[in-house]
Amino acid sequence: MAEEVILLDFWPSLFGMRARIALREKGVEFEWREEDLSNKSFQLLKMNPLHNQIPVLIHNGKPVCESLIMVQYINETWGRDSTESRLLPSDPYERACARFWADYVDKKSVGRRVWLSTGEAQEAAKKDIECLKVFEGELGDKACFGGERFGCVDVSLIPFYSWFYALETFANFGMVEECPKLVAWAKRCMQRESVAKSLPDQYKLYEFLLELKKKLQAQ
Ligand code: GS8
Repeated sequence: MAEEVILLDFWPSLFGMRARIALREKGVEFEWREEDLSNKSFQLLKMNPLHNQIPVLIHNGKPVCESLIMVQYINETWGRDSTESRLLPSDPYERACARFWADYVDKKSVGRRVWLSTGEAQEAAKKDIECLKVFEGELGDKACFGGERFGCVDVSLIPFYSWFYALETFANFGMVEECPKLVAWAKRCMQRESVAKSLPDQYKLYEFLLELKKKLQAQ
């Protein structure tokens, strides 16, 4: 039986990008359904009744919610026998470390306060960006977060690259000066088709955030 894979998504979503990248890493064909978050579809409300949020992966009619759980599900469901496309290490300790860092990316939600705030609040929020230096330290001289191979931590953090220009502009933060290794890593990741196809243009995203900020401030 042919598989049905649908992704309920919204183009600027960092969380949606994770799912897109993981599916493309595994070579899974999927139908991409763009949601209007101000007028959510019946399907979204039904498939994610607790949070009503995108992304939702619908695999043969069954929903999987929460982007990090989705990445793990995708990893366990497709290409299990291929070492090449494995997104989590086989060693339990290394796997625990990868999960820790992916979770840390989530908990930090870098940048959100920066683009939404202004003045003093924005100055305070800039400390959020400082945590990028923690990632810079963890990456060190490795090619990817897990070592040589692109994996779950890379999938969790790389969507954030599409926000780099916006953060640099909103917060006057020089990514290359402050986090050169992270920028070099991001450029390496962008050479992967799965990533390049899944991340929106940085300038388009900046325009989107600018408009959204205006709307939110007018409320
Ligand atoms: C977060 C999803 C989320 O915030 C995950 O999948 O990892 N922890 C979840 N989705 C947002 C869009 S992206 O900013 C969303 O759907 N917002 C609409 C709403 O909350 O009404």
